[in-house]
Formats: sequence, C-alpha cells, structure tokens
Amino acid sequence: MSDCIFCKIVRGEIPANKVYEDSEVIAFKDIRPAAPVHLLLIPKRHIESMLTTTKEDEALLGKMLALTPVLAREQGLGAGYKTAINTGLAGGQEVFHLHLHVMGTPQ
Ligand code: IU
Repeated sequence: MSDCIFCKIVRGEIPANKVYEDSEVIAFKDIRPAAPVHLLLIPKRHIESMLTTTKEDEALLGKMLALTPVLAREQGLGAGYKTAINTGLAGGQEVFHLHLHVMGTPQ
C-alpha cells in the first residue's frame, strides 16, 4: 500500500531503527516506546490487521511469534517480555499494517 506508513518503512522511504530484517518480516524500535524496550515486528507484505488474515498467513504468523524470544533475548529481555497485537479500531489499533508489539525491561 503506497500510503501506509509501515509499508514506507519496509521500502526504506522512512527511516526506522531496525533491529531485524529478513525476506518476510522486519522489526524496529517503536518511536513512542511504552517500555524501556519496545519493538514492533511486522510482515513486509501489507496485511491490514489480524481481522484480515487468512489460513495462508498461518506460517508467517507462526514465524513472527517464534521470532519474539530471539529478538527479546537480543534486547536483554531473556527474563521475560510482553507481546500484544492491537486489532481493529475497537481493539486500539492505530496503524493499519499488522504489527506485533514486544515490550519489556532488561533485568
Ligand atoms: P497500535 O497497536 O496500532 O496502537 O500501535 C502503533 C504503534 O506504532 C505505536 O506504538 C506507535 O508509537 C508506533 N509507531 C511507530 O513506531 N512509528 C511510526 O511511524 C508510527 C507509529 I505513525
């Protein structure tokens, strides 16, 4: 999506503090962190929200969840962290490109 802010980050049109990238996903630091460590993990492909995912997205979603402990440990969150996916306006979603929050305090 050309005007999606996270798609612009994926394309490198807007700078982001990236901590991980592969062919399918990218993780970067949230610009308004709600915790000492606050990452956003997003698919590179535009998916609006969990409400628009399909069975074809199962592997990608599983990969994203499985990446969270790897990214968390790299950020000093080996003792534990929170994950959140705000979904839809009623779920508090502000940016309509699926993203998984990873938040915590290094111990
Ligand atoms: P939400 O789950 O859609 O409510 O969260 C969107 C998050 O995206 C929020 O924590 C913002 O601080 C964050 N964010 C960002 O990191 N970079 C941006 O350019 C924009 C929002 I716009």
